[in-house]
Amino acid sequence: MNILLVEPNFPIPPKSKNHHNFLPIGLLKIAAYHRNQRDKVELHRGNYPAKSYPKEIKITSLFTYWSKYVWDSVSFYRTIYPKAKIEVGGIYASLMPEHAEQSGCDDVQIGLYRSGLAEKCEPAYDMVGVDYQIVHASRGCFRKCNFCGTWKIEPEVTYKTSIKNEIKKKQLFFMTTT
Ligand code: B12
Repeated sequence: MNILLVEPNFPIPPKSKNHHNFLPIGLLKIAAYHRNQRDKVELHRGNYPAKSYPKEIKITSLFTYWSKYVWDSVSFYRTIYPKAKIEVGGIYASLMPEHAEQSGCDDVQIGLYRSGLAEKCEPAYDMVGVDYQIVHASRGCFRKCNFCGTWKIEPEVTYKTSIKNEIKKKQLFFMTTT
């Protein structure tokens, strides 16, 4: 099956220290999961036509105030691939699923991909060619601060006892609850 993974055209500031070279890490895990299923996977950072007609298009999302870029991707790919199934997932989709449903996509997925199965795959770093890696050492937060999205996105609090076997590169980036 041909699967197209899309990171919308987010307005990542080109000179921002924090945002330089950020990765769509969720999509890299989903890519690895589908490669293991022998699917053909293509990753797009921004909106442009695929090499071959995709059966499924999976669009990631980040900050809720960047929802417009997710909607733009849905409408771009809906127009050029009307027969493809378009799914939206990731952070905005998990925090505001009803809003995301109105983007014109076919499905909104909340939380981790395939009940966490993609988490077990080593992210497909070859699709982006970087010399560092990102590790989620924990998920969720035991606090329930109403201004924070983390406990809503990741309702289950989980910690890894060790990440030793996951370390493959010299530079590591940890994602915490912020
Ligand atoms: C890392 C991070 C950052 C990084 C940048 C993130 C990036 N990728 O570029 C930095 C440090 C720069 C940052 C900055 C900020 N951040 Co921040 N950040 C995070 C954090 C810790 C992780 C976000 C992330 O990238 N996750 C990677 C995800 C997408 O990958 P994954 O989980 O492995 O993906 C799985 C699922 O999501 C799903 N999935 C993903 N995509 C798809 C697609 C489909 C189709 C499907 C089916 C499934 C699916 O499957 C994947 C595999 O299982 C979250 C908190 C959290 N715990 O999530 C806050 C969070 C996103 N940040 C938040 C905030 C508020 C900010 C700031 C505004 C803070 C500030 N005051 O400055 C700034 C904004 C910067 C800006 N320019 O606008 C809020 C956002 C709330 C909101 N309303 O959107 C969060 C939720 C934290 C919180 N306390 O509430 N942040």
